[in-house]
Amino acid sequence: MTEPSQPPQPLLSPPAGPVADRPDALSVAGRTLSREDLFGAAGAVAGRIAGASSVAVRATATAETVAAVVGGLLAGVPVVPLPPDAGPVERDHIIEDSGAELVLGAAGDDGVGLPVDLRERAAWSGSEPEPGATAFVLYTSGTTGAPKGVLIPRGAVAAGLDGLAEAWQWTADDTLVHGLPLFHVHGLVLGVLGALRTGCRLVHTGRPTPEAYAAAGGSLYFGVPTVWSRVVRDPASARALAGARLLVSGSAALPAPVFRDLEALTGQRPVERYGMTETLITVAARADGERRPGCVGVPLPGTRTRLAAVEGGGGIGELEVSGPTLFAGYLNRPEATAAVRTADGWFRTGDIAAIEPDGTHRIVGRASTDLIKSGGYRIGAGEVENALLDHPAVAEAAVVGVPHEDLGQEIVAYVVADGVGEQALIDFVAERLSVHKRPRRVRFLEALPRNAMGKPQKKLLPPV
Ligand code: MLC
Ligand code: AMP
Repeated sequence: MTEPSQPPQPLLSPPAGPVADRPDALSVAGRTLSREDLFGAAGAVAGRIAGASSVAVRATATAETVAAVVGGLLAGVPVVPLPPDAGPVERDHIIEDSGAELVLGAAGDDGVGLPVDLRERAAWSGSEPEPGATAFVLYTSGTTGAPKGVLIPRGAVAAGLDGLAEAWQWTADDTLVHGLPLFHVHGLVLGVLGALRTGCRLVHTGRPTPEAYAAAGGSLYFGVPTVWSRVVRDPASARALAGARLLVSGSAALPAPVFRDLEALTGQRPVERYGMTETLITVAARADGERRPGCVGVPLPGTRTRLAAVEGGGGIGELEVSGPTLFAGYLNRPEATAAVRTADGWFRTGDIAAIEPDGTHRIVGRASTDLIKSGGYRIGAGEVENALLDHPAVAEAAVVGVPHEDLGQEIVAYVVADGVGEQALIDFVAERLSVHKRPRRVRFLEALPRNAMGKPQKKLLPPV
């Protein structure tokens, strides 16, 4: 006889059961709510959107965004976060491609958006969806074309957060502080749902500035490397973090000098972790483990990793992962999904890594130079090139990431164009896509270097 199966654990409840409510459970950009307030407002959202096939959320860094996202998750409606500064090209693509029926959040310049009222209260009594149901459709850049929708199952979110809670001894006693955007894995999945699932307090600082981090008095801090490099350039703010339990860096490589400066100023070594939109966080330094510059730690519970041979290998290879945190595929793109899966079902990350004898992972580069990481944002060269080519004065465009002290990489565009200046092209991209996808510099060329087949040769571009 088979045991009756247990109903799934609610995604947003700590595994240990209900947590004590606090008047200041959640604070976003200065707006403070109790857990009961948040779930009351989210329950009202859930009641309004129940039955929709998916819902877009204009993901400003506000408590309204958190209530909208939680409302979607309560109702079992897949949530599609929209970067709040997305220009019409990016925004229309995300809404059309995802098929989102509604847009939650104050209307943007397109006039579309259902405001979320934090004063509303409703209890939600719907049942918990199955772990295979989609929690999020997160739009992320590939090397070419428009961003793809990454289908993230609820069970992947739960497994990923529980793995991190175990690795970091993350509990309801923590206060998590960060100021990251609420439309990506780092700020939204870890930084908001992680707090709700562990039951810890969350202080979202609106922007991730050193001063705001210093003033927040947290035990657990999240930042992308650019945030940490700005923190160490503000020693007074850095010293204010000395009493924290864990300073966590991720989304891009933390430069070794920033690691060392953080240790010198705060007395503690940062914890690095590695992940992707498609896999959530898969590898992390543990709270009780070793923390070394350039190392991102060991696989999280349930995750397995291996290296696939690359040309000139020598101990490094393309990192492949499998485990409970993987995405379910790219929305409506079976070929793209098949291309990143191996025959035995592992995910090809596109990152080049080394695994030390003790199991510690180091990320040493990316297989493709057409995926740029700037300020911790993933940006596809092709998407920016297409935006530039939409400008009537631009005949050719090649976009690259150039090493940059603050941003890790800086987006530089090489164009063949007539009658348009650098700033006009930067603004043109910023207005059509998200602001962080704009080139920071534009170089004008007579022609792009091409090979005999006519394909642009980015390696032959002149230095900026
Ligand atoms: C500047 N601005 C312009 C503009 N130039 N606006 C329009 N047109 C132009 N031409 C304005 C913007 O409106 C905005 O204003 C401000 O400038 C933004 O400046 P910026 O220079 O772009 O910001 P910057 O200081 O460079 O940002 C650094 C940063 C940011 C660290 C704060 O890069 C950031 O938040 N990164 C986090 C990325 C992240 O979360 N990635 C996680 C991916 S998940 P205003 O008024 O708004 O200031 C992932 C998985 C994993 O990777 O492993 O975690
Ligand atoms: P995204 O899809 O925006 O989540 O970006 C994922 C990419 O960020 C990965 O493929 C890596 O290239 C990079 N990344 C994330 N975390 C780290 C890290 N700790 N060190 C180096 N690169 C990282």
